[in-house]
Amino acid sequence: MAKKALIIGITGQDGAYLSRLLLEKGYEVYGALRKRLDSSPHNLATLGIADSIKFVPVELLEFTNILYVIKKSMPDEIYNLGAQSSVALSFEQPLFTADVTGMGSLRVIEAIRVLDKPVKFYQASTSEMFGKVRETPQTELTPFYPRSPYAASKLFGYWMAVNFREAYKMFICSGLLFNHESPLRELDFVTRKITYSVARIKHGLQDHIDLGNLEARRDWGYAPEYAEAMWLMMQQSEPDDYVVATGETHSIKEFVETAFSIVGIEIGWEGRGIQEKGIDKASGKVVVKVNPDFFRPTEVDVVRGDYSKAREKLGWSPRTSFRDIVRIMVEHDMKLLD
Ligand code: NAP
Ligand code: G4F
Repeated sequence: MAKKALIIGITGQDGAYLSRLLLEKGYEVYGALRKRLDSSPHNLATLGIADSIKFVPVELLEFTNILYVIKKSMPDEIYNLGAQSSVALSFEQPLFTADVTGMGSLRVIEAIRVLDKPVKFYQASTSEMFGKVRETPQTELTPFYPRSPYAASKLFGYWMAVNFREAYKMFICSGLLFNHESPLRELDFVTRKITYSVARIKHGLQDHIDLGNLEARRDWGYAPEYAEAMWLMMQQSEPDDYVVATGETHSIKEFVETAFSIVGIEIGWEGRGIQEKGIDKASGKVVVKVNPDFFRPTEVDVVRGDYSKAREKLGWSPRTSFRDIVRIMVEHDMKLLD
């Protein structure tokens, strides 16, 4: 009989790639929607899989709703990808973020516990929990230091997952995933904001991009590969936590330079701090400006993950290079505008 999986957060970037992977593996996929059940989530439509998913209504703020949906669908595996996932927005909406992203995870774990069925659970944890990093590279044993309401909420979900695994012997895995990107990334995350803006600038629809901190560094991987790591964790005989990363770190500036280079524009930098500007070397036009509105009250300056455990125990390694990720995203956005 086909395995059943319930994906909470199916409309997001990772939900779409994980759904596609599980459908390819023969799973019956239940997708949690919090909007109208007859809407057509665009990421799933983009991948051409919306018709293969059984949609169920799930709101992470509502415990009885979660309990009822799990009881009715009785999945073998639940992937909790649902979250208010924007770090920037979490500074504006800390209580809402804590409720959805922190308490929401606990509501799902508690629903599984009270149902007392052997359901496997995946919790979407994040490199943001390392925040002001205590050591480099970060591993599963690196102490946490969250730097945003989002990260603190995720840390609550993480420790609940660990505690319920130890207290009730539940099968719970946390994926400590570093940033992962794709053409399905929402436009308010920096990578897609850059690739979409570069495509618009190239098409003459926009003059420049306004960005915040250009010096921050991230360990960026390719989202479809990170969905594979989630699934692999859930197929092990014992539940555990795994760092999923590339082991490389690049600055926002490098991302900008790479994205422009893909459409044939070479960038030079002038000025410092908020006066810094990215110039199109050929035309002399300013194409990148710093806008302090995008600075955060506390920042994660640099992260870099060590994925040795995932490589050794799951046989997982990243395959797509930094430049190829940027190229895939820029080419997608150029096509979108064509
Ligand atoms: P995303 O695109 O922002 O997707 C978030 C999903 O959560 C959406 O489907 C959204 O549904 C759903 N959601 C939001 N609030 C909800 C609520 N109250 N009840 C039910 N569902 C709700 O995020 P992603 O990039 O795919 O990431 C997936 C998960 O991994 C998130 O938990 C994120 O925090 C975590 N993570 C992401 C990364 C990364 O680099 N992408 C790295 C580490 C961890 P709507 O469409 O209805 O809003
Ligand atoms: O793209 P970001 O908003 O991603 P961030 O904050 O790293 O969070 C993402 O990855 C996490 C994994 O580590 C996930 F847990 C989380 O859910 C989310 O998916 O910002 C990346 C960096 C930051 O340092 C930010 O200050 O880019 C810097 N940045 C500079 N200018 C900007 C901008 N970020 C955004 N969103 N917009 C800007 O204009």
